[in-house]
Amino acid sequence: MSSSRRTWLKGLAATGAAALASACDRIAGDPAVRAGLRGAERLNHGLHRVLFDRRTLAREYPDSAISAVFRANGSIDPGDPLYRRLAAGGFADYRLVVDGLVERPLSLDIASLRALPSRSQVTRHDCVEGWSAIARWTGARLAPVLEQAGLKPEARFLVFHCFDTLDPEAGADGRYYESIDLVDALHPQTLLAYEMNGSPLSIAHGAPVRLRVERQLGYKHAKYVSRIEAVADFSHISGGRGGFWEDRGYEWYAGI
Ligand SMILES: Nc1nc2c(c(=O)[nH]1)N[C@H]1C(S)=C(S)[C@@H](COP(=O)(O)O)O[C@H]1N2
Ligand SMILES: [Mo]
Repeated sequence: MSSSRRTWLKGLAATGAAALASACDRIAGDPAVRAGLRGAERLNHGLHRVLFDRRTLAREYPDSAISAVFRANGSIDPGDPLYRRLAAGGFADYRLVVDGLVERPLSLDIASLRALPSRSQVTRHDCVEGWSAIARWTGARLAPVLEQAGLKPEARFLVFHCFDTLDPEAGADGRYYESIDLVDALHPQTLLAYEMNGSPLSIAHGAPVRLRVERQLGYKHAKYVSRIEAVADFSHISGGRGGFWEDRGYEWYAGI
């Protein structure tokens, strides 16, 4: 991060905090609110406002901005036997499983996914390795899928299990996975994408379904998704830090 950007962020944090404090004071001053508003509630309210900011949309671009070349990164042709078998069958036998802390576990084939409420958006993908690329992504919005499954109140995170083994040396822990919280899960631009630039996803870019979570860095966008598990906590999964790269030192929260 450049130092000017860092200074700018600091300034933003300071004005944000001041605006937040004065908004809290205004509301706390309202006699109807004052009665029950104790310290903890003020804190919750402040937190709520911070979280609310995370619901703003990532920038969207015109089609003319779509990159001529969009690099494929990490796994680009998984050799895992189950994945090979599904790919050989044109993903006809693919099912996206949604389970864990949900009232109604789902098993969705591609046709069912395509029948769900969808969205199409041109966004920029930013990889921590220092490259970016713009593409149009189309897919099922994650929020209605979760509504259909019915998240249990204890659910706080979604874990995306993938088909590909990125680190064969690591045994079962070499399988790619990621996790996001419910703020990102319910964000209107968060998609289970099945198309890129108007064509079905290629294997290199995550066929048949990959996550788009536009307010986060590239490694959060799980490709080759096999299962979405709703959990209260992810410390029991693989290395316990919520993702393949997180288990190897990357930040869990990769907001941009
Ligand atoms: N299943 C899986 N998802 C993954 C990866 C991976 O290796 N396996 N790499 C991540 C990283 S670091 C990036 S930048 C993007 C790359 O997406 P792309 O291949 O479509 O460019 O996918 C992310 N999701
Ligand atoms: Mo990345």
